[in-house]
Amino acid sequence: MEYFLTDEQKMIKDLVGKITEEKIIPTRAELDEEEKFPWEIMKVLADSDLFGLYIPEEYGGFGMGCLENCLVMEELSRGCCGVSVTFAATALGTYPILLHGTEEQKKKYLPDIARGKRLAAFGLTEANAGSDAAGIQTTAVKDGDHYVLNGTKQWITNGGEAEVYTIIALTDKSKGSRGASAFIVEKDTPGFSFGKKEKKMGIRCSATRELVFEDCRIPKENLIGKEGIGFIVAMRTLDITRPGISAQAVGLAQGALEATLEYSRQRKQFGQTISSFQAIQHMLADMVTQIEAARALVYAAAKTIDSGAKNISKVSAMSKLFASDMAMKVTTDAVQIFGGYGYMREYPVEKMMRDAKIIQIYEGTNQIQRNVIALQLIKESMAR
Ligand code: COS
Repeated sequence: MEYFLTDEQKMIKDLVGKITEEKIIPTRAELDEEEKFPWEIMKVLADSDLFGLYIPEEYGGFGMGCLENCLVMEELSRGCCGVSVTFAATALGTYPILLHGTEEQKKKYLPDIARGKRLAAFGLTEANAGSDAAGIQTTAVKDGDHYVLNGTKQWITNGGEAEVYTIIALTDKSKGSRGASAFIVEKDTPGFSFGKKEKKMGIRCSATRELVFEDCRIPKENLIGKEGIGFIVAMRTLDITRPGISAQAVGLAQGALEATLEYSRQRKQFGQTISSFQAIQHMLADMVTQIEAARALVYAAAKTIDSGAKNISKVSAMSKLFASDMAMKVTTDAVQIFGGYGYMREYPVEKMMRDAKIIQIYEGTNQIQRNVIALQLIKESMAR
């Protein structure tokens, strides 16, 4: 299908596609097996100026937007979602600063992030606050020129590897979601430590750790925006970054389709290649159709966000819901077409199916996406 990408967007897609073919596909099985953080690949992405795409030019970036970010995510994910989520988590940690940071904060942090010199991470989730994001318990208490943070964040992508963390913590426990604030915390701040690297089903080369704050003092200048807007900062950030995760699902499914097509043209049973059987052809037809439908929705969501539209929660959530369910189905069917070989680590679809599962869960479960979609849908109908 023709999406009328600009020459620049096509160039980005080609550049990342080449990195995927040359650097990611040959190493992904080893990275997965050894749960090895993909620093070498991050360095390649940094040298190719990809971390700065969505950062404004005045802070050392290229001033592009959500669609370009999606193109990068799609191509990286064709190779490995552990790699692409490492890239995505930096965007997730950066958007709170981009959206609500002060001029000083932007000047201090964005140029290094744009150059890929420092990775970022986003700390919202806690042991008892997953879908119920407003249920966080980490506190930030004002003490003179500082805030003192106490609490533990859980399952934070890039935890321990990133150097810049945006953290949501309560400045007023009595106010619920309106008592939350967003902060920037740098790695190596005294009182800030990390839990062990989590063992995961998929995206195993990415780093997932607890962030532990024990009387961690940070300068009051590290407050993002003002006190009380932390929950809204988090929600606005997720609205903008979710299409990147949707694009991850599209890229993953595309990678699974490509591997399956190649396999089905080679694998012979009953004296014929299995691609000549209608049962397999129909599965391939469904796979490609679903991928293309998801891609169209993801690009449309990204373009809507880039247009500056105000109410983006629904389209963003729809893209994440549809694309991640699609990727789970497509990767499961890919394993089915590979048969017994698909269940073996020797072939890439086994990892792809494991990687797909988390996309239905992180950046908001698909049940939460449905809540967000339904709520906005009803609001819109009431406004008519
Ligand atoms: N943009 C701006 N403001 C938003 C918003 C959005 N997308 N979503 C909610 N808000 C505002 C609301 O307008 C409300 O403001 P007021 O206090 O002024 O009325 C406030 O935030 C609280 O909203 P709400 O009452 O809807 O909050 P809930 O506690 O019901 O939670 C959900 C809403 C479930 C949508 C939220 O908790 C959520 O997104 N959970 C999933 C979190 C997630 O994605 N986690 C993944 C880990 S981070 S990678």
